[in-house]
Amino acid sequence: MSNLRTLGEFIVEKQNDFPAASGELSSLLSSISLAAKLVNREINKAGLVDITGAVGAENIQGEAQQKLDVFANDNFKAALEARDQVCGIASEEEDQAVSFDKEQNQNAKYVVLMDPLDGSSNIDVNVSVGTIFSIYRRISPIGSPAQEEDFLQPGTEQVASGYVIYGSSTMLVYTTGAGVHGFTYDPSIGVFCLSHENMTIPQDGFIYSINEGNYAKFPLGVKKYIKYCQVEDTETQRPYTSRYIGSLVSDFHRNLLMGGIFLYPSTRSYPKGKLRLLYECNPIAFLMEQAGGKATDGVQRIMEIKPTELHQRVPFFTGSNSMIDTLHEFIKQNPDEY
Ligand code: AHM
Ligand code: MG
Repeated sequence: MSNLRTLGEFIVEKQNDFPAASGELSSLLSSISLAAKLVNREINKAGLVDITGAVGAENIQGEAQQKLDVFANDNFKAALEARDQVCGIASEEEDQAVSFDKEQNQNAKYVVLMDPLDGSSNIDVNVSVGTIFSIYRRISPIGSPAQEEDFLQPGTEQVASGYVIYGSSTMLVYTTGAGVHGFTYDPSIGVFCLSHENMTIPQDGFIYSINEGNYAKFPLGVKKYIKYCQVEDTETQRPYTSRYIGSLVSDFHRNLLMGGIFLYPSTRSYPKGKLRLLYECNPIAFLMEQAGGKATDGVQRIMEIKPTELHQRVPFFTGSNSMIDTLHEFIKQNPDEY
């Protein structure tokens, strides 16, 4: 008990390391943790009440929205609007970016981009899902509505990013560019407690995570890399273990703790891959780099890509340094081939 530190305490403690910090970012993070608790409560009872299942509407990607997607989106949006630290949000579940109307919000300096409930199709089968968020300083003038340019910034401009994993236990993991820190939710006291300070990914790993059902459609370099992962070689401890949950936050969280590589390449049918640059790839890339690993589209750093549209997709590879380096060799030797 003596070492117990809550998320709130930890954020304030870290904020004191930056003399110029005014507490706005701390307040913003605490609104995210509040919404996460509400979403956690609903997810935990998803099997008990008739809350799962499509709500009818489709999101901009043409996927059926689940009721909990809507619930999560509404709660995160409301929590962020209420604290007056954010002038607008963009969400995987909203067609357009949202600028908050209130004067206090328009005077705020941050925007948040989020995937409020990633992997939501997994809820019906009781598999872990997550919330992913990304925070930027606005570019448009303070005191005006948020503009599209505020949301279309490269990932290198992120002030903070993180995720909540609603799993066998619920955790919030975030970075502000000074390491990656994880907090486990204690439902009995309703508090996120510091459980993983300064998380780092092993430089090498032995797990690869990919939807191998799409194998025939992958680029040749990725196909060859997968075969490399499967070949027996005692020196490099191959074959590697294949683990794929199909819920990005869960697959990422496991690989972060254990070492590994996550791959969502382009396919012949989806030349840009499936995952979204702004809501999924950039925040995860910031965490991964802060944890000592890499995140790329197979060629360049994810965070250096200049976004052109809100719901943009990119091929996504992230994980232990040496595994990403090896993957890049295979991609370089087999460019643009399927
Ligand atoms: P979603 O945002 O619609 O939930 O989709 C994203 C999810 C990720 O969590 C996961 O990595 C990926 O989709 C799995 O896709 P697939 O089923 O094609 O393997
Ligand atoms: Mg998603």
